Amino acid sequence: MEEFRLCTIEEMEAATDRLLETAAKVGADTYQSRLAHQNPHCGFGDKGTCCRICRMGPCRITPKEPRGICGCDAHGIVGRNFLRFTAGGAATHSDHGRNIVDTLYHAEPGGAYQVKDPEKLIRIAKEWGVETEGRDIYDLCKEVAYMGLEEYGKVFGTQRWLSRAPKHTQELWAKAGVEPRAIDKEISCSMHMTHMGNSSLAEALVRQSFRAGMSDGWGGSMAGTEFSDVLFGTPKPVDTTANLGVMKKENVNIVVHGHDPALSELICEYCEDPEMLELAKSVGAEGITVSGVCCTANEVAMRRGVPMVGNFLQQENVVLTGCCEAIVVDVQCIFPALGPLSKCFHTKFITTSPICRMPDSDFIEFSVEDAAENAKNIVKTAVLNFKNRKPELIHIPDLVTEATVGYSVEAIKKQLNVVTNSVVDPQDTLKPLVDCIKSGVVKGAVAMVGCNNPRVRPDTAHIGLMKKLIANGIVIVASGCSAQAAARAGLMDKKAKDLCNSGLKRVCELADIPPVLHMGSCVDISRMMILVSDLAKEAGCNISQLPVLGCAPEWMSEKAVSIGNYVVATGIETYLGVEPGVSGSSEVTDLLTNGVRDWFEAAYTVETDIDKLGDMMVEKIKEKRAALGI
Ligand code: BF8
Ligand code: SF4
Repeated sequence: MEEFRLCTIEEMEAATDRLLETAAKVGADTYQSRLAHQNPHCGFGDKGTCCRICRMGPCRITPKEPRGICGCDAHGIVGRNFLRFTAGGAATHSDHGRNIVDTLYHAEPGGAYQVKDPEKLIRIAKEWGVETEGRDIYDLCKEVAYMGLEEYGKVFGTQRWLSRAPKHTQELWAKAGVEPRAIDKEISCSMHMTHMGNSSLAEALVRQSFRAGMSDGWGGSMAGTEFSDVLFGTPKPVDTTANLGVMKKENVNIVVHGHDPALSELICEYCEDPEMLELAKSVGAEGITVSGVCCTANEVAMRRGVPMVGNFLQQENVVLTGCCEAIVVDVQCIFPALGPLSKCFHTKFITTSPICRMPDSDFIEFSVEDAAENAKNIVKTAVLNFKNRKPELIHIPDLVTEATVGYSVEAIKKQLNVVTNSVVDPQDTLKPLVDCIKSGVVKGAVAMVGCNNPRVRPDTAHIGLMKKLIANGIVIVASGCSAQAAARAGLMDKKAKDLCNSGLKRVCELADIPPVLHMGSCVDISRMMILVSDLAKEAGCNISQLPVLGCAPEWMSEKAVSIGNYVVATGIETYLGVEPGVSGSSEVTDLLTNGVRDWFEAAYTVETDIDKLGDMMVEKIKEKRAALGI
């Protein structure tokens, strides 16, 4: 039997280099060339010590000039910048979540959007105290969706999902004063606090940063995940493929990019429509291939097995293949560069959301009411563009890996229950996983999440850390661009069990899982919060005692900081491979890496030496196991 081998970073980089030759040929610039002109970055921005929230400034803090014109010191400025950064991320995830709940509100039998997982809807309705007996499912759907929308602006009280956490965690949140109220309130309160002449006390600013993050993870993101499952189905394991080679030269290639499955789900559906396939044949293509970039890729891979062509820093590469008929985007993490770049090729760059308007794009507004028509129109535009390819620019790198994805909490419970026979109700328990951790066949778990960032050689940190961790018997749950890095390397191939230590390898064999479990997009990190909550309840300990860690080694976005904050606030030690831009304040730095441990029993660790970061995580897992006496 042929020995299993990962796709190497060098192979991926060689593929990129070949595509960059095409970029040079057509005179297009790419992030690599723009990066060269942006280095070195501004030192003040990098440390967080530039304030431009009022027009007396901008003010910059130096040892010689320790205060801005209003008298604000470095701690206040860095704290305010950190809070605004978090609020940006929380707003972004939560607005995505709101769009999903709004789409759910408009679901109707026979319509473009329908309830695909009525069981999950009923479960949520019961959790929220809604009468479900004898109700029409769409009637129930309207009521629950309305309640979901109210969470954004509720007048009193805190977020409903908080009650899913263990009692102890809820008590910590109450004591620390970070229980999120209405989601929109936390965002606007953060903006208010950071207006000129408001908070300049580091502790208050950091505390609100965690509260804003909580409104995301235990509010808006959780709504996004839970209601996406109701609308489009709760993911279960499905086989797919990853990397640039999933694009097919002989087919029309439509790439979906962004975050909101309300768009990509319908695009995928129309690509299977006989009328569209017929149209594709009539223009000389053999069929239609849809593939995904960024979190949209995760959404449609998890539910439909749609191939994942690339993560964040691969988005320009997709166009550079010369075979992309349309790159269809909704919101977030979309390079404005795609506009001018697509103009060098035949590619249509189709924007669809009023939230994300960009120059040099074709704007086809996607609305819930006309979703079916919009989706059809987009697919048709792409198909008709096939004949405009420039043959001399065509090159698809020959890189494809296999992956099994779709590990929602529900799916993980089901799958891991195969390992032991100690289960009464396989739907309802994490006991087998707890048993595996206790006995040491699984040493612990790390949630690998987040972006790419050219500050780190792309994907090396994700892949390197995952390899190290699974070799040490630590199972990985992954989401976002980290998950795609894993898939592109081959770490989500079940055969990757060969790279694990003997204990984890055995578990992978018995449970028939890869060692890196794809839990979805970045809003799906809320799934991980539910997983650790259930795990702690099952194990009878606190979340902070579990040998479970979080890690974002290549993060770049505001969303990532919002996520980091709610992960830490949930009691999970979180490891960053990129500095969070707060080094200009010893007070803020100390709070984030140490002080908040008094509130949440967890904090951040920042280490840009990725090898060291991995060793620290392995050590921490050992430490946590020892403390539990296992
Ligand atoms: O929300 S991991 S680059 S795609 S921000 Fe963006 Fe980062 Fe990717 Fe998804 Ni998440
Ligand atoms: Fe300068 Fe203060 Fe205005 Fe900030 S708020 S720009 S530190 S004067």
